[in-house]
Amino acid sequence: MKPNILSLLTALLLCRCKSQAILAMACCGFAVGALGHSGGNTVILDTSFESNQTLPPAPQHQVVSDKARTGSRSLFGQVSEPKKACFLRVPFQAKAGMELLVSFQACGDKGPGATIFIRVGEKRTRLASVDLKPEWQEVRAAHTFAKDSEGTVEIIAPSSYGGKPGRAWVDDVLINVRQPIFARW
Ligand SMILES: [Ca+2]
Repeated sequence: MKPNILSLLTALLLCRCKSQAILAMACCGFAVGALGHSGGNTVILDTSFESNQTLPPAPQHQVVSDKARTGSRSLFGQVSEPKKACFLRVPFQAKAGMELLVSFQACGDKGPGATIFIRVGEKRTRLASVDLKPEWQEVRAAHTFAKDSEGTVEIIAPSSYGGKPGRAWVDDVLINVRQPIFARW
C-alpha cells in the first residue's frame, strides 16, 4: 500500500511541477510576445536579396548569385578608383526616443571598407566602419534619436575612401526602428 501512496504523491508532485512549468513557460511566451508588439518595432528593410524578397532600389549595386551568406543571392558592388563608393540608400522615419538598428553581412577583397551612415537633413553621421575581408562578417550599428527624425540609412560597400579599390558582397540586411530595450521594461 505504501509504495502506491508514495507513487501517487510523486506523480501528483511531478504533475504539479510540470503544470507550473508549463504555466510559467506560457506566461514567459506571452510576455515576450507582448513586448515584441508593444515595443513599437517597425521593420524598414529585411532582405537577403532572394527572388521572393524585397529588393530596395540599388542603382550602384547588382544582385548576383556567385556568392551568398544565406540563400543563393547577394548584393555586389565594385570600385576601381580611390575615393569611390557604392551606396545603398534606404529612407527611414523615427520618433523621438526611438532606436534605429542597422545590420548586414559583408565580405570582399582586402583593401576597401564597408560603412554605415545616417543622413538627417544636412547632417551625416557615421555609425560603423569595417575593413572588408574574404570571410563574411557582420556590420552592425544603432542610433537613438533625440527628436522626431526622417532621413536615409546609407549602407556603403565597397568604399575606397581611406582604403583601396576592390569588390564587396552584401547580404542579410536588416533595418528596423524600435523603442530602446530599457524603455520597454
Ligand atoms: Ca542572400
